[in-house]
Amino acid sequence: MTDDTVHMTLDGLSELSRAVLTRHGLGRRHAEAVTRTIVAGERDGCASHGAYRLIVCVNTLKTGKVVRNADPQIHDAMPALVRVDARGGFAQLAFERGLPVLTKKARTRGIAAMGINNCVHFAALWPEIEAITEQGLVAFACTPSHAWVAPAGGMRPVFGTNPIAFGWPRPDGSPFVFDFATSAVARGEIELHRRAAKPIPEGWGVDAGGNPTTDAKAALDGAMLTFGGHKGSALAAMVELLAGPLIGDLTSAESLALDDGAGSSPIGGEFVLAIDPAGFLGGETEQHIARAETLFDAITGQGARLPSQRRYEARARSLKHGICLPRALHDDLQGLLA
Ligand code: NDP
Ligand code: PYC
Repeated sequence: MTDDTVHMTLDGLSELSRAVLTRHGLGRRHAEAVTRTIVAGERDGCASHGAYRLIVCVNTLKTGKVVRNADPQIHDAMPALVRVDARGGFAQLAFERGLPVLTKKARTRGIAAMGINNCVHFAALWPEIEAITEQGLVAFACTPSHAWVAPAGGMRPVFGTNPIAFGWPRPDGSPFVFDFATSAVARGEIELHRRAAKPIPEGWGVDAGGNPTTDAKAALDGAMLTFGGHKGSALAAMVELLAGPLIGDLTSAESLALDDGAGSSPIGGEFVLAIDPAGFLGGETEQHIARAETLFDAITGQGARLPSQRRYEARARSLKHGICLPRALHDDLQGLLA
């Protein structure tokens, strides 16, 4: 801890999160589910989707765009599909309700997909991916957001920051998981730079006139850029399609239009896939999963790291020592209790 930070236990942060969310009218079951995600983010060193998200959630609650006591409904759509209508609530509870149906279908059918509709999404996807890989299944998830990101070759926002996340279960360790925005960086990261009055690297965004900028606010007011040029742009479009029209839900442009300047978190759908390796591999599952370990060894064996390795190390530290919040954030969160 330094003068600029405040030490907290994970239990202390959970308590603070529940208190802030219920103080601002979020129903108890949602407050619990949202708290689990936010505390996991801070625990794993994901500052843009950790405790800072409490401020974002409270702003969303204040806009009235999220249903505070929504009761998600499961629709058992087809043998290998499940739909969950979040009924305007935060996505976490809808995911938790749909998860057992999804994984059961994946086991009996080999593969299953879940469409979560009509949810408000502010979160990282890896907690959901881990909930699927924990059950020995391969996982994929994506969700659009608000139209903040210009397509490669354009200057006007069309796409959301549209994260894609993938998980692969490993026999003796933490799963292989990656989870990133298809924009150069999550919008939350630029918001944190704005809060800390720090410049952003070139390549994250352009100002309202389409000029490259290192000013966080100018990029937030202008357009964010995709990662990897046309490649990130195509992946962002894929996310719009899979978690938008395919499941009958909003694109990022439609989400932003529905927000109508209120400043809520994105509203719309999420697409989740679960695959049982035993479906393809039967009795040979173990031997082929072992071949995946050879691949991971070839990566780490040359000094490269696996995605999520930093996160797992942060998790181990936080479980032992707790976390340190920037003092300004801690004070802002205490202010939300007032
Ligand atoms: P990053 O660009 O930081 O990339 C994150 C992923 O890349 C992590 O899996 C990370 O692992 C891995 N990674 C980073 N550096 C390396 C490296 N050197 N070698 C190997 N792997 C590496 O994240 P983003 O800013 O793009 O996204 C952050 C979060 O924001 C995500 O969790 C995403 O879900 C969330 N988000 C949510 C949105 C929503 O609408 N709900 C919208 C946009 C983003 P590690 O964590 O171990 O560093
Ligand atoms: O950081 O881009 C982001 C984001 C959007 C919705 C939730 N997080």
